[in-house]
Amino acid sequence: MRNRSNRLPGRRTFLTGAVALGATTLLPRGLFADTGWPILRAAPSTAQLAPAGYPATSVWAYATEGAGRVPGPEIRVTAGDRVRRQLANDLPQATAVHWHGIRIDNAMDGAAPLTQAAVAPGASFDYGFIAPDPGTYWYHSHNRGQEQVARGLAGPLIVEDREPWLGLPGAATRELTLVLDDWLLDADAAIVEDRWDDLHAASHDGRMGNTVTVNGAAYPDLPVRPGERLRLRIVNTAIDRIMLLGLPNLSARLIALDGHPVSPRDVETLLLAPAQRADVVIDVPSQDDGTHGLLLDPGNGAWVEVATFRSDGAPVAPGEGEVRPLHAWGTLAPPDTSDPQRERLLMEGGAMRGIAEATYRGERMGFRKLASNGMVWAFNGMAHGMKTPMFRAPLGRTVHLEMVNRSIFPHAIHLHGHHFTVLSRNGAPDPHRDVRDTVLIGGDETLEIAFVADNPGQWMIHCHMLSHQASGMMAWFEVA
Ligand SMILES: [Cu+2]
Repeated sequence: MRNRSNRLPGRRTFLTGAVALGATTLLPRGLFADTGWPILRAAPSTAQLAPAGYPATSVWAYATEGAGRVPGPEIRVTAGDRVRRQLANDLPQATAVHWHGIRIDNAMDGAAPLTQAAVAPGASFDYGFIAPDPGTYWYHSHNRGQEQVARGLAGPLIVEDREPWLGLPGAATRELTLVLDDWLLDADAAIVEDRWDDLHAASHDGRMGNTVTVNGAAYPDLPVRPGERLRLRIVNTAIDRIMLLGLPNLSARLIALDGHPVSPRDVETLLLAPAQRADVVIDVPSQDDGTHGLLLDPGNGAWVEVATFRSDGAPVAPGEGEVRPLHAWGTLAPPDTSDPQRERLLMEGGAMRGIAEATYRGERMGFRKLASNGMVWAFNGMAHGMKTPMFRAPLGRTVHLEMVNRSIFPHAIHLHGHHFTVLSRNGAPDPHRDVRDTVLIGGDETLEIAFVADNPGQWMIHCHMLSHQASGMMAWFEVA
């Protein structure tokens, strides 16, 4: 299974002459804003993404102090506590920060231009919000995401439970956050910069990279102890790559999806769409051969070891028995599906099928004109339908949303401000009824989800394959 020497297959592009980042020279900012809030600075930086021997890569990155790094600094709070950060934009573009999966106050959602104007270069914005639910989340740019997230503007946001779980019988004794990302690098390990709005990629699976990193490094070693029971908080921050992961010989059991607990279940493989998270418990064997891989299938069945758990040191008392479930949230109203408000989301477009016509910026257009405007996808006949809401729901009402994918490509549909229950897939009831904020829907699939519209405001609903989002798969709904 080990295949470390091969980089992920993918097209390598050779850039002639580096593209200047265009950042103006700015005085360094302090660590704290005038408000006393910690700074979250977005700025050009460098990172050693590619393996040793390759040059460092110019990225855009978040920093609280010092130079920005990828992923951005881990923000860690306890459920019910307030997150406070002053975004300081030292980028050459306007930006905004979205706190993905947090059931947040609408004004703090960072969903430019719907919930705030994007923050201009040199300007700042104060984000302060309660993080109500424990779990694994992340934050990322929500302006020109297909470029800004691809350049590195993403980081983990961990909300700890008020009641400790780590260390209890059957629970893990330690946890690791693993942020997985996908980069399109040239032969000098520079980010390929001339294809941010590549319609060919956007009408297929999106902008696929050729280098997968774990916590910002290619093929890192992750030290573990023999016998150790670990909680892995795995986040897929890639713009477009759906990651099929394997953790062989580690007795992997899933305990949470998108932050929300699930009844622990064995998992052979994990399928993580962009923006999705999985919390997994692993048991490092006591009688260990030294290493175990975190494997990724780049799409051709040839598993690549993207990180290596290196077992070392004295054995610890092995994790025993059934994995202890996480504490239930207790904060999420269950959907009342007896008489819900029924809505439908029809996805059309992309290569092979296309869209005959759709409305873009109030104008009905044929396929060619849509494409000339950068649009190759539509939700309910609207490409980038931002003029009016897809639907309105009264506060507290259960919404039943049928999502129909008429394209041959998978999509990762994300609802802002809410978690939803997956009811069925292609008519068959979902055996787990998982609660998520982002769900993967396969080509020609139909999914039914339901949620209580209990968070007032204007909330984006979009494909989290950011090349698809940028080329039409974007809308919003209103709760009032
Ligand atoms: Cu999509």
